[in-house]
Amino acid sequence: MFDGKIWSREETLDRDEFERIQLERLKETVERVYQCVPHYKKKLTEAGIEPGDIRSLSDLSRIPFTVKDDFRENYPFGLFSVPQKEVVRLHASSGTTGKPTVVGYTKKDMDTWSELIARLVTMAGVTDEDTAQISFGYGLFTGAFGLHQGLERVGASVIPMSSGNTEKQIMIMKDFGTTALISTPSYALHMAEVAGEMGIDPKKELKLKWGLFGGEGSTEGMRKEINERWGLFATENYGMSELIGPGVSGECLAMKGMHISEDHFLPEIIDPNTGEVLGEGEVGELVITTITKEALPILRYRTKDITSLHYERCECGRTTVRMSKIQGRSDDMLILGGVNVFPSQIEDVLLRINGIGPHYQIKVFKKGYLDKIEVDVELVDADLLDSFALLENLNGKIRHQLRTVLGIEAKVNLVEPRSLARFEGKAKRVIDMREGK
Ligand code: DLL
Repeated sequence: MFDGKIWSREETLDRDEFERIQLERLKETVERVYQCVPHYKKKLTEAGIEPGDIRSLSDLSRIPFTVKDDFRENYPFGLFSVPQKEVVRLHASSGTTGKPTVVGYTKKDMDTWSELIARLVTMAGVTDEDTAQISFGYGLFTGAFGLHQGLERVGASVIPMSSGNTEKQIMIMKDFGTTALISTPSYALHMAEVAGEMGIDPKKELKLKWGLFGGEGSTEGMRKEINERWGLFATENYGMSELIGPGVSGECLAMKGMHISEDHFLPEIIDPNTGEVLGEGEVGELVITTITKEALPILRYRTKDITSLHYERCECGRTTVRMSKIQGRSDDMLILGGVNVFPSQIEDVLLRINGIGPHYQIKVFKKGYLDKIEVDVELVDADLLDSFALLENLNGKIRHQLRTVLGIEAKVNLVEPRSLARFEGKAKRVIDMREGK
């Protein structure tokens, strides 16, 4: 399967060359944020670090971590290191409370981003011969625009389809001769089911060759199913808005982990409980320092994603470190059809609605291939249970709020006052009923 195509020379550097570039860029990044971002100046000063103290890559571990809450405290643009007039693009993802996490890009960042995506789509098999259908939602989510510009850079014909409207997706795939499908893995499986319902046999009637999936976790079982149903070769890629969006890492056709573009991102694995840096192959939380970003450089960002790093040379010829499949998260963030949601955000929506109490429970389960949630919410007034119309009205209101504020669809069950479990320690608000959880 592997045809040896590599987009850029930087993917094949020797380890000492990587380290030389990384140190140089790390020093520049620390200097930049120290001078331009008050948040970092304060954090570094408190830790007793000045930019000149960074003399080797091992000094990285002295730098304090950055966490998602730092974005909230500096909302919306407080972590940017350039004036607004240099920012040419803004994106956002879910924050830990009602406000989103906002990220920005300069012209150079946009160029870097396209370059990183060009690498990842090339390693996933895509060339200028391909027609790529992007079935991520276009909007504040980084997935669609991120893949879009990199696919254009390699010369693929890009179809900016966006997500949803599944029957039309299949029609376009057929009529335009789509050869590469770009989406979340769960949506790819859902689309395959719909194709089946439409009486279409993808293997016979479509021309799909490649599938590039990311934005949420998936299992090897899902990959097998996607490959079989669509008759394509699926690879996975990983990224995060705060770091750039998609483009942090991706699988090559050897599928032995996701290659991290190390000339742009410095990865570490830490013990999520102690913060201690772990060694090669050890499983822990991924921490990333961006070393080329202009608008939003970020030092030691705790991704909360659990994985491990592997440095041996890959059979594809790339020398970049590979990260294993994400095994889970060290926080409680849920990803529902690519939309990131914290239980605290659901709580925030519920608490603003009259007639329901502060007790709720979120059940996460699989419906077909999609992750779904069901929310049990306690009524304040038991009398409401006697009026079907009032109950329906309240139920509709809650679903409407969850849809409009958070962009999620949820089944809502209104239950009697004092019927949900109470907790003495940490409340267990989320019950994960998906396999393997
Ligand atoms: O999901 C960026 C992206 C878009 C990556 C498209 C790949 C493809 P956010 O919306 O900020 O950014 O969500 C980031 O999604 O911390 C992970 O928990 C999860 N995630 C992303 N890719 C994967 C993956 C984009 N391949 C959060 N496997 C991350 C598991 C993933 N989880």
